[in-house]
Amino acid sequence: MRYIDFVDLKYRPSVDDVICEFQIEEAAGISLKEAAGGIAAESSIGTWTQVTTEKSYVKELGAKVFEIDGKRVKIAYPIRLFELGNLPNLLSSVAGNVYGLKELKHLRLEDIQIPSSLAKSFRGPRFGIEGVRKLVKVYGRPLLGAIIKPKLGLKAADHANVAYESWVGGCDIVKDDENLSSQDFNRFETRVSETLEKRDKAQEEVGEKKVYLPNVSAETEDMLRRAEYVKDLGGESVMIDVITCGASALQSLRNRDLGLVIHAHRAGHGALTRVENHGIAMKVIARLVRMVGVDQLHIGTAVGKMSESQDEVLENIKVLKEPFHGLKPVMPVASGGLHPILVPDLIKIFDKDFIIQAGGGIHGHPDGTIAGATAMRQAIDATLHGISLIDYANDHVELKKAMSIWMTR
Ligand code: RUB
Ligand code: CA
Repeated sequence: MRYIDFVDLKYRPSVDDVICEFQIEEAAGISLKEAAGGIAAESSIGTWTQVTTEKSYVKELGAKVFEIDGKRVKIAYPIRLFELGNLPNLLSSVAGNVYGLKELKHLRLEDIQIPSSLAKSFRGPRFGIEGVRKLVKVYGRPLLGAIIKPKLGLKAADHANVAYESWVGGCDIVKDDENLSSQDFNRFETRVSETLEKRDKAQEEVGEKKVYLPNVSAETEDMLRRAEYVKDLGGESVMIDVITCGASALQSLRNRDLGLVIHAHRAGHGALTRVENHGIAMKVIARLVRMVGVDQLHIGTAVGKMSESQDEVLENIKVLKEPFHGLKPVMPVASGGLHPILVPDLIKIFDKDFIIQAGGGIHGHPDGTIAGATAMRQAIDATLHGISLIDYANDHVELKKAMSIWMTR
């Protein structure tokens, strides 16, 4: 079959098809149809020339370009092209070789629709929004998380102390940063045991449930061993860098089914998501990692230090929460450049079911981590009571000080 033979604008997709929406920029001298057909061919059964080995029964597995709207192209893939429960396989098809085809100048996977039988072949979130809330025992307000800073360099004991202060100040959750693993200055096992001890101490003193998210990102066997270690020591959650660890490692972690909340950091996503006419849209990544089974996912802030627009963030939220073949909704995480002054806008955008996470916006408070976490909680309380931060700050000194230094950020 030639590339053009993969275009069938009369085709109506079946409920069992995987449907991908691509934005295409064809290379000079190539028609859009030819370029679109190239994607359908290379991501299913075809190649650059006709082959003598193609049997008649192979043809029915061909993907079909069934809609072309400007530069937007929709392709339907018969479900039998994919092994159930195998995310690397799905990605190697619909987001694989096609990015290198010379018929295309740029290519972006904008959206993906997954049929029920494929979605259900993955585990999906074990906890989801409801499970996370049940664990933390906090309802009716966003959860507050701290990222330990400096992101690298602190010794395990100092790391554990910063975590303790974050919890005592009012954070529900404390997490490692994405590039902290088990470096010589801060070994994973020491950090986890010392930080969980501090978690217990903070819990006892404050009388609130506290959660620690150690970063288990590593070679897959090491990662699983570390997750088991967290479980053995009474941890309830782990964090994984889903992009750098990859689809296979993420599935391994979820499929081990340790009963741990899985928090997904997306370090590196910008290489895939950020260029407007190339790569993979964040909402596609969000849908796929929900399908595998993360419970919490970073999806941008719209108001912080990262580049995503509010519209993109809202789309990501929708993908995490909308009905999806019975899989639980995922808790969105807003993180990156956040501080108390941004809290009212965040709650307007995200509503109440999300995690507000801050590193610099907590540990950068002039009076230290406890005051920084307190100021964030005050900003949340003020917003939920409909009181302006300026008014609330009059008799909340931590918030007042935070506002005085971050007013221009
Ligand atoms: C934020 C931080 C996170 C970013 C990642 O620190 O360390 O890694 O949220 O970005 P700070 P994203 O609060 O000091 O800015 O959440 O967009 O994936
Ligand atoms: Ca970080």
